[in-house]
Amino acid sequence: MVASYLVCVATTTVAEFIMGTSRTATFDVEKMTCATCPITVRKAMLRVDGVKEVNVDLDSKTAVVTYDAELATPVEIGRASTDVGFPTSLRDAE
Ligand SMILES: [Cu+2]
Repeated sequence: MVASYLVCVATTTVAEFIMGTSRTATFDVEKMTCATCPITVRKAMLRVDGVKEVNVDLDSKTAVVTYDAELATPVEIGRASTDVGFPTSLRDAE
């Protein structure tokens, strides 16, 4: 049961999850004022090698990022957003 499930969804992300290098970091994002700001932040963060998933919330002004800790660091991810005009501070990383 478990084995066949793994075969079906054997993506890189799953492999990284099993190997324990997948991490989630939450950032506070400044200066987001309209609906397109989160899109800009998301695109910038996704350009960082190793970033898998980015969810930016305009209301709470946060970005939750899933990334491969072997390829990316929270500092790099936060800087990518800062570089396009939306300064970030790391709230927490697990
Ligand atoms: Cu905007």
